[in-house]
Amino acid sequence: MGKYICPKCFAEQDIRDVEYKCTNTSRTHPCPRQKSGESFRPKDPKHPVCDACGQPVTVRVCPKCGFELPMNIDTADSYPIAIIGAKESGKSNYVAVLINELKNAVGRSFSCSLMACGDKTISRYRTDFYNPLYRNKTCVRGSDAGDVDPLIYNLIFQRKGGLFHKAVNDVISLTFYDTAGENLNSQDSMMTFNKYLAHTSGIILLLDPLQLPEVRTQLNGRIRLPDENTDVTEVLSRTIEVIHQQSHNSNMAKKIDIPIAIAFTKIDAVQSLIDPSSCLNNDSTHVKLGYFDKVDFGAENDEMQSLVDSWAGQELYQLVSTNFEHFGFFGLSALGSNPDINNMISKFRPFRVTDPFLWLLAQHNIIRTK
Ligand SMILES: Nc1nc2c(ncn2[C@@H]2O[C@H](COP(=O)(O)OP(=O)(O)OP(=O)(O)O)[C@@H](O)[C@H]2O)c(=O)[nH]1
Ligand SMILES: [Mg+2]
Ligand SMILES: [Zn+2]
Ligand SMILES: [Zn+2]
Repeated sequence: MGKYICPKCFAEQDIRDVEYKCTNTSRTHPCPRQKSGESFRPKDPKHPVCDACGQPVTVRVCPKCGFELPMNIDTADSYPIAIIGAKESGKSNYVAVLINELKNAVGRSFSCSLMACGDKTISRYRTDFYNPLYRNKTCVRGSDAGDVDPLIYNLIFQRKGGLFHKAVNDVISLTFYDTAGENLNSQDSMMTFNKYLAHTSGIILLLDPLQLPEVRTQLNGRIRLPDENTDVTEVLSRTIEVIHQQSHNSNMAKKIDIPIAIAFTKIDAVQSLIDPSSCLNNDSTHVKLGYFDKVDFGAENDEMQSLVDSWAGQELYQLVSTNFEHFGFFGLSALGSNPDINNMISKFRPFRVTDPFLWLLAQHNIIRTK
């Protein structure tokens, strides 16, 4: 207690050092601090008031970087999740669908609700992610390189009270980082942009099967293929290096204990290469059953591993298993069909999108596993 980690700059701070921003925009007596946007440390932290206008203040910001902190930064358990992947691997479309599924199907089945923290997250999700996909039926467009604010949510679980126990809600704070692929292009930029990697509770690494040479050969002429860019294992190798450097873990032989989900996107586009009886052709069972289903996970994990083996050999599996203590392989589709030249999606039918995420929650015992 008393300490927290800023979701933006990852500085560890004492809650007593937190600063406030005044939001007094009264028409008759607006606060002079309002213009400059300057933050300050109140004289009495128990009853914080603005030192310029005397009004009570509630908006807290990080004293290091000025980021507006979630209201419950000092009370909720925090689970930062990094979603990483090479350029055009499908990160932004994945985030768009994942958040919508968490709000709806997952919320219903796991008795939880997803609430955005702050207006920035609400407006960024709506304009950059939700509107293009769910209203205009077009892909989310390529992300700009550079520093972006994370999307921050609270996932609130309603727990039933036992006979003599009051029902209490568990709150976990989720932070999603959707980085532009360019930020992963060199070791250098990865160090600056992805300071957060070593601090996360889970990593979802998205890989585009359409970048595997073997898959490209087999699909050549059958579907519209994206341009060839980063090598599939390159992002993973760099991630491993960055985590070792950031966690000041000079012992490369020690496995990383952050769970990593290796998720292949765009499975709809490779369906002609997959056995018709494969579990990858259907949605998973977790949401329907209301718990993390080990049997379904086992089938997906095995199926995906053997596909990767046949498409790209043992290299990827070796890299993952020698460096990570906990890992799983997943195959999913955010869109359900290949978008056309104008980025329009003809048949929007996401599947297996929440699997990597639910697996991470299960790893931390936040949801039940059977
Ligand atoms: N067939 C198919 N194509 C997809 C799917 N998801 C994404 N794509 C395609 O992949 C392209 C890139 O997706 P994005 O979500 O923008 O990828 P990104 O990783 O965010 O890319 P950057 O922001 O540029 O790093 C999209 O424009 C789509 O054409 C999917 O589920 N199925
Ligand atoms: Mg993007
Ligand atoms: Zn900060
Ligand atoms: Zn004020």
